[in-house]
Amino acid sequence: GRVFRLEDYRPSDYLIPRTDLSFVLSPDSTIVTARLLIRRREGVAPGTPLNLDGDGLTLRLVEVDGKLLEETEFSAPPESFVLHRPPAKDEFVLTIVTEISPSTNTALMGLYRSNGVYCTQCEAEGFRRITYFLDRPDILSVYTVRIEASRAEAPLLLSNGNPGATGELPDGRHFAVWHDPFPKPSYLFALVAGDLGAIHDEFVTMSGRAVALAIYVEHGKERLATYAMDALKRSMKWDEEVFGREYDLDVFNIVAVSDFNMGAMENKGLNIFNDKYVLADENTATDADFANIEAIIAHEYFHNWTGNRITCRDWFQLCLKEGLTVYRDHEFSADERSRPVKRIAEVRTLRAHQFPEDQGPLAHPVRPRRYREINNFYTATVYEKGSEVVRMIRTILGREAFRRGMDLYFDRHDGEAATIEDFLKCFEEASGRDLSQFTLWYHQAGTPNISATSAYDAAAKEFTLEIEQSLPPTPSESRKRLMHIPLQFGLVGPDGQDLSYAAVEGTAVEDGVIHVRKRRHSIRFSGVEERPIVSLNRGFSAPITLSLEQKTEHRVFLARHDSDPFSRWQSFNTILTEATIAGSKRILGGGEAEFEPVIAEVAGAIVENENLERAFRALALTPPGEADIAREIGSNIDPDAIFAARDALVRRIAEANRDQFLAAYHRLEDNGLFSPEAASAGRRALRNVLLDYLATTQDGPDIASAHFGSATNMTDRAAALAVLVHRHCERAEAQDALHAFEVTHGDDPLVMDKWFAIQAAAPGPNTVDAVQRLAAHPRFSIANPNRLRSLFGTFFSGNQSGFHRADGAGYRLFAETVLEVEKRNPQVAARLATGLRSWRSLEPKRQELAREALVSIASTKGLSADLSDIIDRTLA
Ligand code: BAL
Ligand code: ZN
Repeated sequence: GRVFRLEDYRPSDYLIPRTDLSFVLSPDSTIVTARLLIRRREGVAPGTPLNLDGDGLTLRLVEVDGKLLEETEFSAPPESFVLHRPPAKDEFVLTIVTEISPSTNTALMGLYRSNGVYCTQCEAEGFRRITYFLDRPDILSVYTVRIEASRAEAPLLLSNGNPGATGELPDGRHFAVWHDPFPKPSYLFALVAGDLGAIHDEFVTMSGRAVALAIYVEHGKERLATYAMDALKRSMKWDEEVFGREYDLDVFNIVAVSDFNMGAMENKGLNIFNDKYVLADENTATDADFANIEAIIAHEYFHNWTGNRITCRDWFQLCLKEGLTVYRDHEFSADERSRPVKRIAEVRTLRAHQFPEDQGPLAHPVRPRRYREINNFYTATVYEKGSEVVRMIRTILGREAFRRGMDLYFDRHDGEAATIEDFLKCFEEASGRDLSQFTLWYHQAGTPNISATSAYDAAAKEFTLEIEQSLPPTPSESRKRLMHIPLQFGLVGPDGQDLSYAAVEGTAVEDGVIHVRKRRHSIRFSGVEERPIVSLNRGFSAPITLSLEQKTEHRVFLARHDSDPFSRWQSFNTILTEATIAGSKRILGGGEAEFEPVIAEVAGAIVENENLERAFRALALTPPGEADIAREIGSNIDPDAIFAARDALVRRIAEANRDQFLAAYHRLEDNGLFSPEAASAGRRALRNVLLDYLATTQDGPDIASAHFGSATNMTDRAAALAVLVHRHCERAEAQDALHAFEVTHGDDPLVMDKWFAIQAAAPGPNTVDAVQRLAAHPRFSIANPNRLRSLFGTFFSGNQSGFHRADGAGYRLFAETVLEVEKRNPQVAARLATGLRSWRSLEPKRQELAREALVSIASTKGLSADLSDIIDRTLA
């Protein structure tokens, strides 16, 4: 396949300042008329051929300035349209009529049908499946869109921008016109037509303009959009208060559809959402769902400025809008909920999704330099690490200079398609700092490691910290340059307070941050009155791995006393991780896992510590996942040993604290009144973590099954079902609960996704067969991305012991499924295929079986660019 390279970027010869589109909608044959004002770029020779992108279009007619073209004047091979001799004048109007078939568009890119609703997805390169165009983000155009459809089939006709004329037509048809005054790239184009219900609201902006808000959903589900609407209004307010950004159109519309490749899409004035991230009430959505809805509604809304008003020059700059907008939605959630709890959740996500990517064959820089298929770069690296990089800029600059940099960015680049260099320059100018070394965070792949040792000289009252950075090689980048790594830190004294020091020598230490820039730093703090315990990378100020030799007793001390809540959480999490790794080694050596009693003691103390938020306590007590342990071990992974060690640790902690955990569990009981707010969710989270521990003790199945039976919300019901299915699947209680859940929620696809996912996540050797059986369940559908992700995505990427069954049955199911899905939807197939990206860290037998499965996919004829790109890189 073709490789696209950053260094090959060059501006197009032509611009399209105006785009008038007309759609005559019909499921199998939609006629699209594009009337494009084409302007030759200054300096380009008159008559230079015009080359437009296309994909799968049937061309019906071409005119230039109203004159029909002969077939010799253009060519239209499958992937482009070439006008051989455009008029020599500066501007002309090109009219192209194409025909497309929304009903057979199973790739869900371009214009397609979801549940009888016409909808679009154009990012990254879907617009070329609607009409021929310069389908690249640096071509900004003002769009006017006329939509015509049968009124019975589609009473609702929506596109970007503000509403214009509407009217009736013969034969029960009608039309609507939309005009978007803000020049935008084609990937932000959207159209929706169908029969939907709605909720309406209004937001008055900071300058006093009223914006009409609407969320469109399937009829009968209107009530389920109220939380999303509330989140939208809070997002609009927050962006005004925190970033000074005001909304700019008269309307803001959101549509929820059930078949969607991504989570949601920020089309200008018309966000289209996966219904999973809109629809919620306490009986159908968990607390995690509510938090995701809030975050994604905010994310898409925030794109209006970071993505839409200022877009990307080319797709290599994807992190310019995504990393920054993730950073903004993280800050929003931190302000709306609990900042420390949010930070811990972010880091858990980063480690679970981005670290394995960065440490495996699919590693790429936050700003990649090459790609074969851009769809495969909507990654945790571009999004989550991209956000961490912005966060580090704020850490280095401080809050005020960071805000000045953002303001400069908005002022200078509004209405433009910008680059990462443009973005960074704003922060350099606003702060007077040199960010050239820091820029490497965008250019070098891989997770940097910091190793540190310390020593205290009591006589001299000196504390010395030796720090060394290293960056492991990644695909096609064997030599790395030294990074600028901002490490927040504290020297924790015996009373838990940070110790002061008189002076520091050896490097730039500024406002509690060590700026690591060299390979090695020896930092000497003088005037340190007592022996401190160092707390490093507080708040996870840098997205790195940390190798810090520290005694368990020191980690225990930090887990109890560090003033930084993230580091407290981290210290206990490290204790649990190290204990599980040691346990798994003993199991592999034929022994049994053993654990120091202090671990269970600290766990007991955390449960009782009323000074800590409940959500924090829940996160602290959540043992590291099997994949987290595998990543820490790094190579020669035996998922069964990790599972056994982790299970033993949970049992050990539960056994030692049984009475206390049970009492706390009962104290946290629900009063039956539901609120999705953080404090209520925290109570449920803590109670459900305790349930998982208690489920391993005597009466465990009874407690879990009572929890399931008495649950008054989906958070508790799903948690109990997971505990029963994961810990007691052989018991009648588990099967009864699965049945009851299906009876109650069988007609609700989003809730049934949980039912599929819980079963797909069940540990152990039987799950391969269960997943195969579930794929034949009448509620399952291979056409729906959410169903695919809940069953197969969960199994391939979220079930270590089940998927990596020693005989390779999981891998064979993987190959079969990926190839089957690819026939309909290459993008979703490619995403599922990342489930084997860490295959080289497995023990040799599994490695060989995994390789066979990957090779069987690679050797299949006619693979899509999406899938072959992932498989080839995974095998390289
Ligand atoms: N732009 C794709 C969906 C999102 O990141 O918001
Ligand atoms: Zn985004």
